[in-house]
Amino acid sequence: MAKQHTFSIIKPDATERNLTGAINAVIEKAGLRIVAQKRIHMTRKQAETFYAVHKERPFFGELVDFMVSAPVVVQVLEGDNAIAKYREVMGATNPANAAEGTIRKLFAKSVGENSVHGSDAPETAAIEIAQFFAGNEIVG
Ligand code: FUP
Repeated sequence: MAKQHTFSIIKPDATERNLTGAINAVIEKAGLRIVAQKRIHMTRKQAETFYAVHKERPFFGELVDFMVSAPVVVQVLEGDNAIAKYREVMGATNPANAAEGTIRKLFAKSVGENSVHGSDAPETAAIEIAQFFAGNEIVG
């Protein structure tokens, strides 16, 4: 399988607890390469755009409030089958259901404050990467 890119966010609950390096270590150990990375404080507009697909869901307001509550680290990860591989490394959305050794099992606080985001398909990965990175910021 050809090299693929996926988009990742280390979320506010993780950056607040100083877990960026610990999460990056799990990512790298899984064979994914961090080919772009920056720490930003998302604006409300950015968070609403990013999660627009969830705007009718009851948790949307809380989700946006959470994503703008502290800095996040946005990343592009590269690897064979990177999208599916990172979903596996992240673990289930709700950490109570996440497998041993996954980022969410290791670090997430709850279904809302679940430490990381990863794209779910090639189309969404491309859209999400383009929201935060210019092509020349991705260096493989
Ligand atoms: P995932 O792809 O695993 O990040 O999960 P979803 O796309 O289903 O959800 C996106 C985000 O919405 C989650 F990371 C947290 C939030 N969420 C809740 O707060 N409550 C829910 O019941 C489901 C999702």
